[in-house]
Amino acid sequence: MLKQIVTPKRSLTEETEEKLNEQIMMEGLSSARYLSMASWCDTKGFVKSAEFLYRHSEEERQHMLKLFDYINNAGGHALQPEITGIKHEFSSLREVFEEVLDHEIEVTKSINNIVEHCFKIKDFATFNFLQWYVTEQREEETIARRAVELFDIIGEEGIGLWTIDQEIAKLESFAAGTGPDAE
Ligand code: OFO
Repeated sequence: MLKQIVTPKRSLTEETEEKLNEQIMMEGLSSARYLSMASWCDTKGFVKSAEFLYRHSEEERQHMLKLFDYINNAGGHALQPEITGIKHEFSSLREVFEEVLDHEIEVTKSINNIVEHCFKIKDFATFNFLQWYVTEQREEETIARRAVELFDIIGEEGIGLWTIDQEIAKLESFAAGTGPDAE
């Protein structure tokens, strides 16, 4: 006869679990969007931007997996999100990075909402876990903003777009020096 497994008690509330699963969706969406953008850049010859976005897509997947790990270890159930409606075509390289910035701002809002919720209900373990994302978002928003600024600073005429593409690659080292895992 099969033994009935009784779910042990846990401090993670259902509401918090739901919010963390929504964040999984956000991170999965980031990963999918950046992968699509990377592919578009690749087809248009923006090689450095493509590499940058492929790497960021992978990073976003890692952010998503970090949430899977946290939810399941806290006694919840992390859910693979349904991700649809990914855009494949862009009118320009500038549009790509403007969309990255808009998206990162949305992700920051989403993280802030969960952090506020955790503080209110005194779930300090999840609050603490989310601080990594708070720092990460500050870094990613800064990088995305820098990328958009390049279009105004350098200009898109002549070899401008080629130069912008080269400069995008350098934003990575900027990221490496400022992220939450930086020394
Ligand atoms: Fe997951 O760091 Fe941005 O979106």
